[in-house]
Amino acid sequence: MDMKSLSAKDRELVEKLIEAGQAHLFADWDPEGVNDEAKAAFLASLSKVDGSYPGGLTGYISNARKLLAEAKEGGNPFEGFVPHQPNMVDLTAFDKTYDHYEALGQRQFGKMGVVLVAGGLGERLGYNGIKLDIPVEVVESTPYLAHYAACLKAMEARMESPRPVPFIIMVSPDTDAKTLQALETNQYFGLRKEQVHILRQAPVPAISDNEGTLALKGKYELILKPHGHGDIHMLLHTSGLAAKLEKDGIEHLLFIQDTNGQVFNAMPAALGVSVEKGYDFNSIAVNRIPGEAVGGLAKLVRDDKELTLNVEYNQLDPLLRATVSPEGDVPNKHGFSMFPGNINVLVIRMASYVRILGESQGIIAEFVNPKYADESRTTFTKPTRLETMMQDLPKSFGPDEKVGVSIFDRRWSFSANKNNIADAAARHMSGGPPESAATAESDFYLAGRMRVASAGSTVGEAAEELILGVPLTPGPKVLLRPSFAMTLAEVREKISGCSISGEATLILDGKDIVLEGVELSGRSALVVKACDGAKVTVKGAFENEGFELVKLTEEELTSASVPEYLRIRGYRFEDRAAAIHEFDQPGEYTVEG
Ligand code: UGB
Repeated sequence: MDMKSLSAKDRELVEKLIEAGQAHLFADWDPEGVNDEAKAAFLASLSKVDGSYPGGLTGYISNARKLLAEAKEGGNPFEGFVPHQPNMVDLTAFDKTYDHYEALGQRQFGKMGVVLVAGGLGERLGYNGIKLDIPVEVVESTPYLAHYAACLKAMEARMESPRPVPFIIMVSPDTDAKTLQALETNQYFGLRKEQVHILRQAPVPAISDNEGTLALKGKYELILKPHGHGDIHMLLHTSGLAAKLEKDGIEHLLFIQDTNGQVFNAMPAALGVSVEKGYDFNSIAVNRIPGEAVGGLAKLVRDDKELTLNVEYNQLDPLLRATVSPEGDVPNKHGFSMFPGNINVLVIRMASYVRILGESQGIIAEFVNPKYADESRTTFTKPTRLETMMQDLPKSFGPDEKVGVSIFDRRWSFSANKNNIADAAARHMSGGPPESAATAESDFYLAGRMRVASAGSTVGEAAEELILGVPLTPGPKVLLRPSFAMTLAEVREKISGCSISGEATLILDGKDIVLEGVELSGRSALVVKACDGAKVTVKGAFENEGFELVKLTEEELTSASVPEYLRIRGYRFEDRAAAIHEFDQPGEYTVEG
């Protein structure tokens, strides 16, 4: 194969690229008959990359040149802007306001879709698999994906006219096959296959200089790199899915990350806020710890221009130093950063979203972050690429779009599993949130305890333990499955007069379970599961040996025969005769302790 023998389509692409200053891609080709297969594969990969970016490869190159020229100038994107507090609804307390927004949100369930970005590899966690497969808790070992699916089914069960909640999952070449495998082998976790939409993000070419020269790994291979979670906007546009969902009556999309088991705790109230305030973009936020790897949400004001944006964690300190806080990103009197933290849980209004996607072709706020090797900013230490982040959508908003923030109690709404044990322990030592498998699990139980306590029952709390330097509050382990309750009002209707000791376990799975004066003492565990149509009333005191926390031995921590999801925690739970009651036939039942 040589340039003369190319197909018309390949020739067109090659000519287009040569015209765009990429002659080096073909300059070094072997003579015809040598490495023809590699040449064909190279052309196929160029064509694939060309097809997956709006505007094709030449569009990518010209966007890169523009952004690299701006980066070379070293301009500050926030020049002249002063950060102010964003428009915010405070939902950190479980009060009447919280109930009001939850009720409003629940009525909107039938008009919401859920978008999960799951293309990241989780390098900081270092898990050998996809993060969606990791159990969020290891008493029953529920993978994140199963938990999210259960939340979607529970939403459907609470609609006046039930309809499946559209579930859009973005995967990358790193996560595609394993995500599909998880769905297929688990029968889509009870979801309908048609309600699940997989969108595939493709990597983008790396660039070796300010002229947008595409970088090569070898003679016939581009260097490709991830484009970032902002790809979700492009894919929702190019697939036509956003427009289709809008036509189908979907009014809001909830965007979530791969390992935040708390996200659906905050969802109903946040959705209610979006509805009542008419927010086009509503960021769920938490109080931010200075210096942590979550962006800060601020209203940036310059003259008569005003933008509410996430200022990413690497840009926040310089912005604060240049404006409102010469000391930088330091704690306020409550120990928090000056601006609320972005946890990348977003509620976006469909009507404005679809319009903006159309206007931008789904390319939202791309940026480039080259590491320069020389003072004149002409060479890079390694090839760079364009990137995009999903929280940057408001950068495309005009004055008519409304952006707001709903701030929640941190551990109620956000506890990600992003760090390996050693890093998590170091973060704990330095006073930051560890965000590991163990702390995510600990907070998953805490959310259950918060719900039961908010219904007026007595809930103990075990002393915090350090396992391999990472803090864990081992009980009580309270899992109120989404099937049981999606809102605080529902918990109040179903649980009354209970008392749960610090070491106990309570797991409730099913819509029609009611607890009246249940007492769980010592390490006792009560598990009740009821199918649709099974109405179960539970009363009395339960006493048993429950679930015991067992730390992994040194040997187990490195043994391939121990599941990796336990090794990233350092412990497991063993069933010592918990009281387990399962009802798989409709009917009326009473369980007495
Ligand atoms: N992801 C993709 O789907 N595709 C990609 O190409 C990359 C990621 P990280 P990050 O909540 O703690 C974000 O790597 O980007 C998915 C916010 O920017 O875990 O460092 C990936 O699978 C930050 O403001 O996080 O930081 C995962 O589900 C703050 O909110 C998600 O994107 C921070 O998250 C996030 O990827 C946080």
